[in-house]
Amino acid sequence: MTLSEDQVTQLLNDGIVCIGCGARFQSTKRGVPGYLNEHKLRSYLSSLNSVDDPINLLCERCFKLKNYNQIEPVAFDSDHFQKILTSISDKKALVLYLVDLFDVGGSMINGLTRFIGNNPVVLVGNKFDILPKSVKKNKIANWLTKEAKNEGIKVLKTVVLSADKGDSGQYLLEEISDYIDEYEEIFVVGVTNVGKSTLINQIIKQISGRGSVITTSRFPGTTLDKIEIPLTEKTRVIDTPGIIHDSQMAHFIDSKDFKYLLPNKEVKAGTLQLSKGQAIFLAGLGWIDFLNKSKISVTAYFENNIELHRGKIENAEKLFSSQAGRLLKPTVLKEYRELEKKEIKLKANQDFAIAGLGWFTFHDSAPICFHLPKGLAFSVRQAEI
Ligand SMILES: Nc1nc2c(ncn2[C@@H]2O[C@H](COP(=O)(O)OP(=O)(O)OP(=O)(O)O)[C@@H](O)[C@H]2O)c(=O)[nH]1
Ligand SMILES: [Mg+2]
Repeated sequence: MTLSEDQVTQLLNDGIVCIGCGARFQSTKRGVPGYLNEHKLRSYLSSLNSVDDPINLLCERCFKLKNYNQIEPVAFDSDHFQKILTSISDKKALVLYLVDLFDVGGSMINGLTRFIGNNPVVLVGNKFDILPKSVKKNKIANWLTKEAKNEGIKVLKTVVLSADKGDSGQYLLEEISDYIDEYEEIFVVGVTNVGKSTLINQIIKQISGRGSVITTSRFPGTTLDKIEIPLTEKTRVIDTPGIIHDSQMAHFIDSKDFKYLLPNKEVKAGTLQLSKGQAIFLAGLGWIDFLNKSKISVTAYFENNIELHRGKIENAEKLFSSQAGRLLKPTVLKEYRELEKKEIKLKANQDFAIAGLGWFTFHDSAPICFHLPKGLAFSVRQAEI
């Protein structure tokens, strides 16, 4: 049995959503979330056996992202995103708060409790696979718990994992098994690109065997609305749109260069000995003058294809203005190429971290002057590794 024309119309009026991004389907406007040509939408729905069948259909944007890795820009409704998140504060829910271990400073949410109220938080440090293999999970978990505490967030527990590895769904469910039955809703929250949907896909795979149900991508802002996944008879896991942090590096470069910001394997940390008067270029994304008077050593953690070019402080400005986008690639979008400079002092065993790009660990104290796009966030913290 297939559905009648009237049943299809009824489903459309009730509102059905794209399984990939959570947006409500519509056929009136491309460039608005949930677009799918009316003919395709109706013919899919009419092929269902019952109005209660699950709807495994993708909007045009998700289809292109999944099959061609191509992004179609849509109008984001930040107010809508904020409403979804603030609604958590009125509920009794468990919150899985994901942060990116490769960008902890850039992926922590300012004033998280504004969104989630007093609900309990399990902190999930994702993308552990990017950190050097020698790093211990326990050590990172303790460090991350402290960082969260510095931000005023008390956590029930901290879990460290790699969402895109096959066993992460099972691992997470085991880690939170004591809490699952207490809650009807488990919300997964975090800024864009921390891997929320990747993790939920692994949970779906664990419970149903189905792979890659929700759309994931390296473009920030992939999930556009809530996506509810039944976990047990009583409990649902809910994916949410990421909070957009426009102070992360992704907002200053062309989308074709996002691969430089999202390592897909272990970063090869490099230790540099720097004598007086040296500058280090972070490809064409900015540079740092090291103002030390005697030799110092720093370790750099960046995506393996970001070239760290060594130069002299006195030539740096000229080199950047003549070579950004040529010898120094990738670079920042033209409108951000007027870099802002700022002097700070680092102590030994501190990191200088650039939001969404990577960090330097200082083994000796040193003053630096960095030249980075205006509005890009940075942080100084106790060394992560
Ligand atoms: N190396 C690595 N990459 C990961 C991991 N988890 C997710 N990613 C990558 O991170 C990017 C973002 O993943 P998503 O799951 O779409 O992130 P999201 O938090 O749902 O993003 P929004 O929907 O935009 O809020 C994708 O390119 C993923 O492949 C991980 O454990 N390790
Ligand atoms: Mg997502």
